[in-house]
Amino acid sequence: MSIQYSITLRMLERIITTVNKFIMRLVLCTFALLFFLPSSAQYQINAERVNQNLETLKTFGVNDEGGNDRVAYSDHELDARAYVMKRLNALGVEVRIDAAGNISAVRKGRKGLSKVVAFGSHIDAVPNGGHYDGQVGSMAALEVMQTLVEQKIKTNHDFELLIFTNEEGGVFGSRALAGKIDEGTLKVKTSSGYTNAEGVNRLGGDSSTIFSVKRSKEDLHAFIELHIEQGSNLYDQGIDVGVVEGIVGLKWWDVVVRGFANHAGTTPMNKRKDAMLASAEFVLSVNRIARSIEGNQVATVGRIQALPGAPNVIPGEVRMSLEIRDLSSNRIKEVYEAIVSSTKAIEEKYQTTFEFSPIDATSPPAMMDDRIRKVISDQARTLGYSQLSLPSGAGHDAQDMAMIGPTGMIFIPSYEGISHSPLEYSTPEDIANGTQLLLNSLLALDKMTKL
Ligand code: HGY
Ligand code: MN
Ligand code: MN
Repeated sequence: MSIQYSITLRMLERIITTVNKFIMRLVLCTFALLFFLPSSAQYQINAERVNQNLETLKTFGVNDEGGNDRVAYSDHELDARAYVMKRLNALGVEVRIDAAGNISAVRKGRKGLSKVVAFGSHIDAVPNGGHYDGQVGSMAALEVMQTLVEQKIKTNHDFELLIFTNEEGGVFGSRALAGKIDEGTLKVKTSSGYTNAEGVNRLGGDSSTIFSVKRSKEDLHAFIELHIEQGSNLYDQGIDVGVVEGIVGLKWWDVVVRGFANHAGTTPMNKRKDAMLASAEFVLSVNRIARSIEGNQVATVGRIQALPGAPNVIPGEVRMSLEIRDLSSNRIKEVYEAIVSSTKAIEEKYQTTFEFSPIDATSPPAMMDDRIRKVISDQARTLGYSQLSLPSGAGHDAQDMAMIGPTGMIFIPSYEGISHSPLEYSTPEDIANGTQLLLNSLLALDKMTKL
C-alpha cells in the first residue's frame, strides 16, 4: 500500500468519524428539543394564586347574605377595578382604560405584529349576584398575564387582557369594541342608577369619544373568554371543561301596562282597570308562549314595579321587563310577535293597554370559531381533561368579540348549574384547570400565523 493511499484512507476515516459525531449530536439535540426544552404545555399557572385572587376580589361588594352587590359603575366596582389595575401595573405591562371604560393590559410580543391575542371577561355582577360569573374568567386572565411575565414566556403576538365594562347591563364594553353602540345605548339607565354615559365616565372612560374604541378585524388575531357554565351540563355529567359551540342572542324590552289607579276599598271588583292583574296574566302568557313553540328558546319577565305602589290603591300602571333568548334571531322575533299579539285579549279583558319599547342592550347570537374550538379541544385532551361541546344559554362579551375576529369560549362546571345567585360556586380545582387550558390555548393560537 502506497503512503499516499494510506493517508487518503486515514483522511476518509476522520471525515466519517466527524460526520458520525455530527449526526449523533443532531439526534441528541432533537431529543433534547422534543423532551427537555419548554413547550407551551409545560408552562404552569399558579393554581393557588388564581384562587386567592378570586377570594380577594370577593371582598369588593360582598353583602350580608354572601351575595355580590358589585353592579356595574357602583363604588364596589370602582374599588374592584382599582385592585385589578394595581395587580396589572405591578406586572409592568401597558395598562389603560379605554373610552368605553374597558380595562386593557398589553404585553408586547416579539414580532411587532399588529394583531393581538386577547382574553378576558367582566367583574361586574347582577344585583345580589354571585362571585364567579365573569370573575373567574377575569382572575384567570390576570393569572395568564402574571404567568407570561413571571416565566418570561416569549410570544409572537401582543397579548391583551380585557376586563369589559357593564357586561350584565347588555355587554356594553364589548359592544363598544364591536362598534355596536349608539347614543341610545349611552342613555340606558343601569342597575347602579347611572346611565351608561355617566357610568363610563365614573370608570375613567370618556363618553364623548366613546365611538373611537371600535376595533376592526385587522386588530384581533384571536379572543378567548373563560367562564363558568351557569348551567348544569358539566356539573351533572362530571366533565372538566366545556368547549362552547355558540352563544344565544338576547333581546330586552320595557313593557308598560296602563290601567286606572283607584281606591282599593270603594271600587267594586267588576269596575276595575287593574294594571297589576293584566300584568299577572301577561307574565303567565310569556311563559306559556315560550313553552308552546318547539325549540330551546327562553322568555322571562324579570323585573316588575306597580305604581303608585300602595296597599290601598289599585295599580294604575305597571312597568316590567321582557327578555327573550335563542340561538336564532328569527326565533326571538317569532316568540316576541306571539307575545305581543297575546296582549290584545288581555287589554280587552282588563281594560288596559300594553306598550313595548326595545331596550338598547341587544346581543346577536354568535357561533364560536371552529379553529379556536379545535385548539381548545386539542389542548384539553393534551392536559387530560374530559370535555363536552355545548352551546351557551347565557350572554357573554365573547359574542360581540366574535364580530371583530376569531373567538372561542371555555366553560368550567357551575355547582348545580346555579348562577346569578349568591349560591354560585365553582371548585378551586376546576378554576385552576380552566386557567391552565386558557393559557395553553392562547399560546397555541399565538403560534398559528394566520387564523
Ligand atoms: O345575562 C347573561 O346572560 C349574562 O350573564 N350577562
Ligand atoms: Mn351574568
Ligand atoms: Mn358573565
